[in-house]
Amino acid sequence: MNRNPVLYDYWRSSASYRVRIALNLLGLETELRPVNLLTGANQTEDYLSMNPQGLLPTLVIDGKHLTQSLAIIEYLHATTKGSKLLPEKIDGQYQVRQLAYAIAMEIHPVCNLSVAKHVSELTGGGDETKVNWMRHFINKGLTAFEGLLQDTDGPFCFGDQPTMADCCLIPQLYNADRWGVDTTGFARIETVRKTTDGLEPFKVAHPDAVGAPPAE
Ligand SMILES: N[C@@H](CCC(=O)N[C@@H](CS)C(=O)NCC(=O)O)C(=O)O
Repeated sequence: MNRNPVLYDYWRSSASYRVRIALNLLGLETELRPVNLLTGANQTEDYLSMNPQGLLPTLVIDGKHLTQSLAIIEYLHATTKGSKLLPEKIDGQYQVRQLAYAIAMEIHPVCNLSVAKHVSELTGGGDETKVNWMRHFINKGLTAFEGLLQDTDGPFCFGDQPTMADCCLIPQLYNADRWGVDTTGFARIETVRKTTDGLEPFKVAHPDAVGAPPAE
């Protein structure tokens, strides 16, 4: 069956980056259609008709429009033969979901650029406030994540296969680097970074490999 996946994404959107990694890990060749967040292309009538939240990404696959990156990854896992994005056993599934949620539901929402921008506007603190805000919450979240990784083994977040947890961690690390957060003290996190650095599904999904949309 040709599933015809089309991903509406943005090169630096970490939620989009998660789904790009997952699609690559599953070997699902996907057309990327950039939606430029800087020009508000996510707020057009056309885009909102697919994704009423006006957020990226949206995946069109199997004739459906899917939104919310973790729900998309779970859908891909459940519908793709041989997927290892979640472990087989419920205890492993629990741990992978716990790790993925720690990033997607705790770090990501407070570090959304629109949130940091609003805080800097409210406080009149400018760019310095924005940078401090990002650094504070990313560092706090990754410190907790490193603590959670003490309960798992392996070169990846969970065992010796990449899972949904790695799909979340690697984009979060890209953001940490972008905002100047020092992650060198997080030994397990750095092991996962090194393990995934050399892997094609992660390399091809990287924002630099995708590139900025032409209008920027
Ligand atoms: N929980 C959502 C988060 C999506 C999200 O916040 N996407 C950001 C880019 S990473 C976005 O589209 N922001 C646009 C905006 O805030 O207007 C998911 O996991 O898909």
